[in-house]
Amino acid sequence: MADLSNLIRGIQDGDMRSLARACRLIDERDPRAQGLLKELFSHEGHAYVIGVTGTPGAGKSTLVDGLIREYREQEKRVAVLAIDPTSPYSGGAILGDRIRMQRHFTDEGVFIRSIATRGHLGGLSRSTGDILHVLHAAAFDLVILETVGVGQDELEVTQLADTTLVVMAPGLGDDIQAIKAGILEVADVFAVNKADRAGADATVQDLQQMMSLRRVPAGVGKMQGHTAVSTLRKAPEAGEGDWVPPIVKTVAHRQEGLEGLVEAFERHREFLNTTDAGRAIREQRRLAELRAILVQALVDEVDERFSEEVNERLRDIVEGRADPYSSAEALVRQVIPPRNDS
Ligand SMILES: Nc1nc2c(ncn2[C@@H]2O[C@H](COP(=O)(O)OP(=O)(O)OP(=O)(O)O)[C@@H](O)[C@H]2O)c(=O)[nH]1
Ligand SMILES: [Mg+2]
Repeated sequence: MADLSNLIRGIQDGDMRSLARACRLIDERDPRAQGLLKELFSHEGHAYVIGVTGTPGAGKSTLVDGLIREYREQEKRVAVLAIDPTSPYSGGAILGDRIRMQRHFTDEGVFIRSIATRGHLGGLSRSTGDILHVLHAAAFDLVILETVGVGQDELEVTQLADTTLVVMAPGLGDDIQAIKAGILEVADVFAVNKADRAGADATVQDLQQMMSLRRVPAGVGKMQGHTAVSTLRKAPEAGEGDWVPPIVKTVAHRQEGLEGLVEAFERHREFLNTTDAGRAIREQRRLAELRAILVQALVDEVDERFSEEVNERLRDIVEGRADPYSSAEALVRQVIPPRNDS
């Protein structure tokens, strides 16, 4: 298809309109998206992916803005995907972020896009993953995934990142919330932002203490609780050579501490690329991705080819004649014939 090869060429040239078009195809789950992604794979480069999450109002967007500046100074090409809980065009906070990032909008080396979580129902990490592959093919040096909020969806997104930055700010309330939401487990690097405020050192100490109580080594938390990796081998015991997440103090709106952050990212990247523990983490993530794609493909196939059966069973469930467990089991048997040897 000539149209598709034009689009691919545009993506590889880093043409912003081609990138936007590809993202749209993926967002809308256009049937052509699959073909595009397959094609792109053979052209794929690898952008270093940084996930940014943390407690609301901690200064994530301000830090991302500062990171863009820091990396642009090194002439790196940067893409930012903002994972947005509502629509990309509403919400005061989002509007604020957009205004803050506006000066980058005219910069040819920066691509910014928000992905709405509304309507994705758990498919968020899937479509984000697809868009990441487009950005890899467009040869960005760096992709920043900024999540808004700390829900399950957002945690899943961090699993797509090479390095996950968790942003905290002084204040005990924040810390307790963070533990609840499990974001400590996904952290590869911590920023204690708003270090210009009282209590920053106490937050650093709290974090250090919590880390010493961690049950699993860094990076492994990302894989837990994710349905797609439920059969993964048990998390290895923390041991020598494991990554210990560094804690970096920052004052984002004054661009302070950003160099330290970039250096921490570099060290983590090095860890992933050169150590056995790092390689194991990368392998587990590729497995999680494969399984997520597989699950989606199976569900799509069932929806397409067995919609009648699904509807019939649904009616039985709604009318109280059947339970969803037996119904799902029966559907699986129908879709995938039982093995001969059993
Ligand atoms: N004092 C101080 N204020 C900061 C710092 N960094 C950011 N802020 C301010 O904190 C507020 C929140 O910053 P954002 O960057 O929007 O925080 P966020 O984590 O993206 O917020 P949400 O996306 O709403 O969760 C803004 O008013 C910033 O100007 C800092 O280092 N020190
Ligand atoms: Mg924000």
